[in-house]
Amino acid sequence: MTSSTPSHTDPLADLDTFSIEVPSWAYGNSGTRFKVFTTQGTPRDPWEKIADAGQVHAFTGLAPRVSIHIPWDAVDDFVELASYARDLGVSIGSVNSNLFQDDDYRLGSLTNPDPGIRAKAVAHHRQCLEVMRATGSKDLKIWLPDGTNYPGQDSLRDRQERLAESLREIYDATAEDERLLLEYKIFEPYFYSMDVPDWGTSLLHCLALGERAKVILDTGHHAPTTNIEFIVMQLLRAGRLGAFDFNSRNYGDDDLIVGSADPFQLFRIMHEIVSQQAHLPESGVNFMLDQCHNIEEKIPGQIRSVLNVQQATAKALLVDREALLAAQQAGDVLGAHGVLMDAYETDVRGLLADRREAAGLPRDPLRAFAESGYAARVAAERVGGTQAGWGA
Ligand code: PSV
Ligand code: MN
Ligand code: MN
Repeated sequence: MTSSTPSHTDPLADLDTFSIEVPSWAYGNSGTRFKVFTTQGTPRDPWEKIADAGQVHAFTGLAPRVSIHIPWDAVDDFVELASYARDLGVSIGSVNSNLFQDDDYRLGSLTNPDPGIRAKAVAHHRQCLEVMRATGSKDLKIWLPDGTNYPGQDSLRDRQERLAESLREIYDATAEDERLLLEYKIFEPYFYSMDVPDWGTSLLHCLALGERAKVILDTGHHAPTTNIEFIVMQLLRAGRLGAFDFNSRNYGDDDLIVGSADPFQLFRIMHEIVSQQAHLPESGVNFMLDQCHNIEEKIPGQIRSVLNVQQATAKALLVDREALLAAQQAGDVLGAHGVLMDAYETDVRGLLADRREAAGLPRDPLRAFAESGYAARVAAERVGGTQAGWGA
């Protein structure tokens, strides 16, 4: 254990420094290719998205950072956006590039056969780095949508070489205190091959780039039955787990509320995290959400999400590690499993409500938000204008 002494008396003490980053796009309207259901009071611009994110932090104390997406969240003055966020009690977190909404990128962006298009995609990341410097963000987040749809369409090998070169240019443009976070995804928008389909590919590129290149694990980006907690353990072991994109999946990249489909999986992930002390801020793992709220209310959806992550973390902190180790070393299969299940089955809701109350936060953030009148106020104020969100 490297955590401070109070952890021994209060097993949940580490929660005091545990935080979760929320995505600006969670507050905008999104949907499927069939329908985007609009909601009243949806933010019309990045300022209003930040304001909504500020509410999540105000009612939970858990979400002090907001990820932004460029160009969705482009504003004339990013210094002002960061200062506006600070006034609302939050800061700008990771800056996400966008390589999936430009006609030029039909055959790829950082891997495109055309060097001119690759240069354009690299230049977009230089622009994102400028945004980071204006906002105080330290994480450049790249999800690469590149891939192919048909065998033979392009050389799989050449695409990796182009990617390595493009990433090198981007990495070399980062400063010593900035990180490049590379996300992987098994499929979509292409369906034969993706250029960064898995953690191994992301890790190989990160290892080649340098110390400040890290992998992002999006919980929705794997094949069904993948043991995600194993990947978490392995990336931590390699010192390359940079961030999470938390969400829940049932079928594809569903982006549902984290912990809703499989709270036990979330607990298992947090158990590996806590086992390697990676829940502590100095670990450098950025716990982010990547979710879209298609039919549910967005701010309450985010509140529920951060509470779910906190709850899973609390249960992971309750694992009796000495008993677990003893059972493991004794070869006590069911005993070891039982230690884990005891923690998972502990109802921590009261304990967490007590902690919130002690910190001057509402015991029940969802109810407090509902009673605050914020939703009705913004529904009345935010009329007209273009609604912001996925694809805006
Ligand atoms: C697309 O799959 C995606 O959901 C990725 O997970 C990114 O993190 C996110 O969009 C934002 O670009
Ligand atoms: Mn993601
Ligand atoms: Mn995704």
